[in-house]
Amino acid sequence: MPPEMATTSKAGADGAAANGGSGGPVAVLVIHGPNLNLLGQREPEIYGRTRLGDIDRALKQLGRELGLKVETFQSNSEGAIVDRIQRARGRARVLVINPAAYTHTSVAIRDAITACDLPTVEVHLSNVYAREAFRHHSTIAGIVVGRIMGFGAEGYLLALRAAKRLIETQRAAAGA
Ligand code: CA2
Repeated sequence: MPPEMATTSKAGADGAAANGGSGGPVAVLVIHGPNLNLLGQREPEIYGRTRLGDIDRALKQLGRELGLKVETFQSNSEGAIVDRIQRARGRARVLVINPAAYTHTSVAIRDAITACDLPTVEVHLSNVYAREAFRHHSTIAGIVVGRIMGFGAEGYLLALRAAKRLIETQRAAAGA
């Protein structure tokens, strides 16, 4: 099984790997949208003091504990996010995504998730309903399995635990 799934990538990395069909660790792809690379460096009163690298390290550590291979990816570009979702088709078992500002605008990301048939957990650091009205609409809310928001960086770890449950459910349904 290639080691790539254990690495953090910026735009362009393939992350080819494992979907757990052979009983080994399975793949969860975590995507962070635009400006989340600034986490911990700007607007800590809204987004907290934790840096993105700290979140990615915590996700990989929890992934090891849960027996899940975790790949993380951040991009400020909508097209790069669509490309990364497409590359995960048939490879990742679950997608965890914080599309950031694209949450509120991107039909392209919604279409990519639908086309790739990836069970998806939507994450937001802040409670978007406690903020401006334009943040209340999510283009992906209707196609994701569930949404976690308002718990800061901890929300990603909650999402990974949810991903683990989804994978167990998939396995049970497949009779594995
Ligand atoms: O609460 C969230 O996680 C959001 O997805 C964050 C997005 C925002 O547009 C959504 O409405 C809610 C913004 C991410 C920008 O991240 C920054 C981090 C540090 C400094 C500035 C921006």
